[in-house]
Amino acid sequence: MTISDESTFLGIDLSTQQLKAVVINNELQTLHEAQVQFDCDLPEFRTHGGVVIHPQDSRVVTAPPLMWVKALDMLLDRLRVAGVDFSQIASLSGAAQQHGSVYWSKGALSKLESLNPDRFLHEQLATCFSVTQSPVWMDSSTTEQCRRLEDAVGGPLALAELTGSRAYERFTGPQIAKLFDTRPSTYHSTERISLVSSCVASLFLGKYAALDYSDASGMNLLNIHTKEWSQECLKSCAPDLAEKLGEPVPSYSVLGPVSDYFVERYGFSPDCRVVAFTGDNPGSLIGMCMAEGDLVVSLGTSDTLILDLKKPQTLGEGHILCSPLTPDTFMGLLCFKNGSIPRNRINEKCTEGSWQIFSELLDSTPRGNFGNFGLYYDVQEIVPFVVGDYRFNKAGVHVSRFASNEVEVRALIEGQFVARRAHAEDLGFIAGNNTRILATGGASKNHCILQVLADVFNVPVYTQEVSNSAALGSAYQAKFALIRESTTFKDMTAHLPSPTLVCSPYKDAQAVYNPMVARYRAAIKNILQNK
Ligand code: XUL
Repeated sequence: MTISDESTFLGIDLSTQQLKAVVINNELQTLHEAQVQFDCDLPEFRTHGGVVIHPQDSRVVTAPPLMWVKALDMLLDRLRVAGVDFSQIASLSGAAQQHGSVYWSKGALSKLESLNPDRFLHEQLATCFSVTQSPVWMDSSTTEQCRRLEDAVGGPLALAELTGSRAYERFTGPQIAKLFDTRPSTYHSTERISLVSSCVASLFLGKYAALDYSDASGMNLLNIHTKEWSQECLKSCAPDLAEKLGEPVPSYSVLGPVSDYFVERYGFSPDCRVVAFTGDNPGSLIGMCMAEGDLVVSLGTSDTLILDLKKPQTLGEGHILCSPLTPDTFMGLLCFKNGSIPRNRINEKCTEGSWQIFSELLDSTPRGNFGNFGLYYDVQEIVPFVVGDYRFNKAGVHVSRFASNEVEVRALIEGQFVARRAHAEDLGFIAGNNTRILATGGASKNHCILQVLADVFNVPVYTQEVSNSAALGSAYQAKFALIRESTTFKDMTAHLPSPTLVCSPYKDAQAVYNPMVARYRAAIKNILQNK
C-alpha cells in the first residue's frame, strides 16, 4: 500500500491486564485510543489482573487465549464506535506480554483461513486451542525443565551465550517442555505454537504468523547470533518442535495483507499490511524512541529495564534480545516481578493507601535512610530468585521491622532502585555524561519516587507523555516497516517532542549509593546462601 498524508497506522498491545489499541496519523500523532480490561470487561473468564493463579500450585499462572480473542472483537468494536476509519489504515503491528505460549489444535489453520465476517472471532475459534489455559510470563513452575535445558547445552552460561539468557521458568522453551512432559498427547495434538504476540498477528493475518526475532529471543530456543532455532535446545524441550514453531523473521517484516474477515467486517482496506508483532518490551523500546546511552525504566506491575546494546555480552542474570529495529544490534532486558506489588502493599500499610502521604514520608527521610536498608519481595522474584521481606539496620543486623513509616517507605524505594542498578550494571550499563533514564509506567507519575531513581543511578530522569509505549511503538513499527528501505527510524521520529527532564541527581548521590549497591550484593549473596 502506498502511504499518503491521510494514511493512518494501528498499534496493538496485549498486556497482562488489558488489550489496547492506538491509531496514529502519518505525522505519528495519536488520533484514537481504545482498551479492553480483561477482569471487568470479560468477567466470564474469571481472571484476576488478567491471569489465573492456580490454587493447587501458585507457581502455575495462566490466561485463557479465547479471552484474548474475544477482547480483540470488543477492541475493534470500540475503535469503530470511537470513529476510526479502518479503510485509512495502511499497516498495523502489535506487541504482547512476552514468553506466554498459545497452542493451536489440529485444524485451527483452516478455521483461521475461512473466518465468516458475520460472526465473532471467539465463536469461530472456540475449539481451536489445544491448551485452553496458556502459560504466561508470571508462571514459575518449570524449574526442572530449566535445569534439563541448561544441562543439554553445557550449563547456564553456555545457554546464555547461545540464546541470550540462562534458563528462566517463564521462558517459552521450558514451558513447552513442561507441556510435553506432563501432557504428551496434548502436545501431539497441537499443530502450531505461537507466542502471545504472534497469536494476535495470526488473527489479523488469517493464517499462522511468523514469530519475530526479538520476542523469539525470550524463549531460550533461538540462537540470537545466527537468528535460527538452536537444534540442541529444541531437541531438549520436545520432539518436532521446529515445525510447530515455523521460521522466525525480523521484527520489521511485512507478513502480508490483513485477512478478508477484517476487510469485510470492519472495512479495512485489502491493501492494509500486517507487520510482525513483537514483545511488549521490544515494543516499548520502539515507542520510547531510545537514543544511544538511554536506559528505559518502566515502573508498572513488574518493573522492567531496557538497555540498547550494540553487542551482546555473556551474562549470569538478565536477558539479551535481538533488537526489533535493526538487524545486528541487541537490547538488554531485566524484569522484576516485585514492582508495584510491594509498593502498593507498603503504601497501604504505612499510609492507608495515600500516595500523597507516601511521597511526603519519602521526602522527609534523608538519602541513605540513616543506614537502614530493605528488600521486599511479595512474590517469587525473577532476579534474584528470592521471596519475603528483608530489613537491615545501620549495623547490618536483620530486623523484623523499622522504627517508623518514613524509614519503611524509603527503605522500599531505595532497596528497589539499588537492586535495579546492580543488575543493570551486570548487564553492561555504565552511566556516562549523556546517559538519560527514560521513566515510564504508573509510578513514573510520582516525582518523589523518580528523585530516588535519579539519585541511586546518579543519572537525570526524563519522562515522556507516552501513556502506552508498547502500543505506540507498534504503530511506529507498522509505519517504519513500510518505509525502512528509504529512511532510518531516527529520521522518521526526529520531529517528535523530546522527553522532559523531571529530576537530576543530588551532588552527594554517588557517595551515598555506591556503598549501598555493594551492600545489596552482599545481602543477596547471604540470603541465597541461607535459603
Ligand atoms: C519480560 C517479562 C514481562 C512481560 C510482561 O521478560 O516477563 O515484562 O513481558 O508484559
